[in-house]
Amino acid sequence: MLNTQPKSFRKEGYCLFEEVLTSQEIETIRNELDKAIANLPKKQIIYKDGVDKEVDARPEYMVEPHPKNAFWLDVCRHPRVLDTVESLLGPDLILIMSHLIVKVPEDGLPVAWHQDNTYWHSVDGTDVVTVWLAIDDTDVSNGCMQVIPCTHEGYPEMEKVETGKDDLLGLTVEVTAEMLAAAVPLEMKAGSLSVHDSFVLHGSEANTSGRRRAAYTMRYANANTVTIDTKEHWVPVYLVRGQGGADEKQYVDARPGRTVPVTPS
Ligand SMILES: O=C(O)CCC(=O)C(=O)O
Repeated sequence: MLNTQPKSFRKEGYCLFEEVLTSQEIETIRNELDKAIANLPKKQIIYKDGVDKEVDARPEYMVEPHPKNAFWLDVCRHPRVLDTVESLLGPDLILIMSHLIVKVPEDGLPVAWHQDNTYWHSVDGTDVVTVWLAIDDTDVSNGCMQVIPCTHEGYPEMEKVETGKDDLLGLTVEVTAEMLAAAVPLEMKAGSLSVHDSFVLHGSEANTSGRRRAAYTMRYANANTVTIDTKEHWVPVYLVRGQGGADEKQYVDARPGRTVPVTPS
């Protein structure tokens, strides 16, 4: 059964929050997203098949917009988005990454089963989550996210194998038929969001429908229990709420009321 109870997040490994942003806020986000898609460069560098490589640009690969554009940083700092994260991780929060993943109609890449945390070697700790904000309505036919509940239990680091297919990561965790049968599709209206644990298995099918499927994924951690190797980490780490703990000086202060410099590329 779909988990919408924050108190069950630790056990289930995910939670869905409905109607967090208004339709007007989503309209503004869609307009900014359309501009970003129109301005995509021809090539992008992405992490795929276990290495950084240059590929033909696709709107699934719009990684880390928030250090370059204050609009996306403000979405990551949105009070109602942060309230959902605080309800799961507590009041001291850092923003560590973000990624716009847009699957165009009829040709949207699948995302194979994976655990986020095993890709992030600069991140040490388990109180790490991804907020997956629906910018378009999403369901099974346009490739909504799916999660296999409870697979984060004990925080195992599962082995990855090559998919040999055209998908977002090029690598997958092999799942059993039993695990597949337990997968929960996170169908939701634009403005709703899900939050998943960085060790829980998740992925999504290709978009073969005639409708776009756009999402903004924003990754947060508990500032007291998670350590980021900021020399190795590829983007600045932002303190977005509460206190920054022992490493506070290494973070950009992006708490409410602070003006934060961005570096357009
Ligand atoms: O957008 C998707 O389909 C996958 C997203 C994902 O894997 C993530 O947010 O970690």
